[in-house]
Amino acid sequence: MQFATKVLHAGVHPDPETGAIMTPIYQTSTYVQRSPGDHDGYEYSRTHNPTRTQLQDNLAALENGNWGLCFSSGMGAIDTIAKLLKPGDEVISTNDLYGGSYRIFTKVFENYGIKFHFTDLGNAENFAKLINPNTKMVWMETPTNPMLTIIDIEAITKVAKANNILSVVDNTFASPYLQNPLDLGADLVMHSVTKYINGHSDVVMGAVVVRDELLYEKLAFLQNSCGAVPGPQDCFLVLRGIKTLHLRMERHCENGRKIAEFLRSHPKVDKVYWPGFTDHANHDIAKKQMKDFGGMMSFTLKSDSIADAHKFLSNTHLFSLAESLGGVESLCGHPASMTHASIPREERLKSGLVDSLIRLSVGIEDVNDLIEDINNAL
Ligand code: P1T
Repeated sequence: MQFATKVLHAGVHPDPETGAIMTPIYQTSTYVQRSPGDHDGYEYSRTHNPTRTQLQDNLAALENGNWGLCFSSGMGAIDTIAKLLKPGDEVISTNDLYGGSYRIFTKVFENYGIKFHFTDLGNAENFAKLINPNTKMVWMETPTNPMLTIIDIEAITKVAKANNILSVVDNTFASPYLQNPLDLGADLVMHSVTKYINGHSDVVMGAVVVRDELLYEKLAFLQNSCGAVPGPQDCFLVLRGIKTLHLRMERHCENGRKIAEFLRSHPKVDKVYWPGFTDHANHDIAKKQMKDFGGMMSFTLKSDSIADAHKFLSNTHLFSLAESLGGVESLCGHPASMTHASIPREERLKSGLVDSLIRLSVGIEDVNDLIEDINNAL
């Protein structure tokens, strides 16, 4: 089944009672049993809920996996993945990643005896250099948030497999439309569903998809034991949003390209970080592992002034200054003080995340209006 068909049909089926074509919102905490243990697979909604099941099955299909699991946020998904580790285990992570991921690793899991090494995984050779017998997981984000660095998933997972290291890809920036990390050798793919997958800025949710049954069982055990599950209303909204994922992504990519090119041609703009440029450091890898280059980008101004960056961010009208990304409406943000404020400045600077960096999440509006908005603000 092709992607455009899967978003509509994979894992979802008409309601057997009524024929309702839309997945019903099973707003229930519990399920009546005929006699103890005699039921249709549903006992309690932390463990299973039919609306969530259909969403999980749909997401598994979109990522070419066998099992999907949904969580109450992207951070809930990351928290659950990290709980696969034990004290003494070590993780090698990209040093350019969502600030919340860095925060949970360094401020939460380091307290439980897990060690994190941060390096530029945009250069795959940096990975092998840090491997030791305690290395149990490699954490990739590609494209990265917010520098749009591209990590060669195939190169990293090959080395990870040879060393018995679990490989995880946070696929939030790409969405399953642009990239399927499991096909490139990753063991786990995770998403902040809050972003492109839901796409309408009205739900916070996370997801993990895997192929391996044992890994699924471990994650399902943690999902049920720790309890960070989404409610059925949110699952319904995401199922609704997913039906147009391919169409939205096409427009995000089309608008993204035009805006990246416009920014690059503007006399006040200095660097533009977008993997679609042929001179982007890992453009060839992006071309190989992604279908297109997406609508996320970051840029700096020639003045390199934080005040000028703030002025830009306060003067756009169609681009709203807000955390988050991947929704139908365009957003702009200031990573240093917003989404990445929890990463120490000296760490941020190592990946090029300067204080004046501006991040754009290009929406699906008319691109000429968006360009005019940026031009006026500049
Ligand atoms: O916000 P939540 O659904 O919990 O997802 C966390 C998360 C995980 N991974 C990546 C790559 C992310 O970008 C995020 C959340 N990011 C933002 C809120 C942001 O504006 O960058």
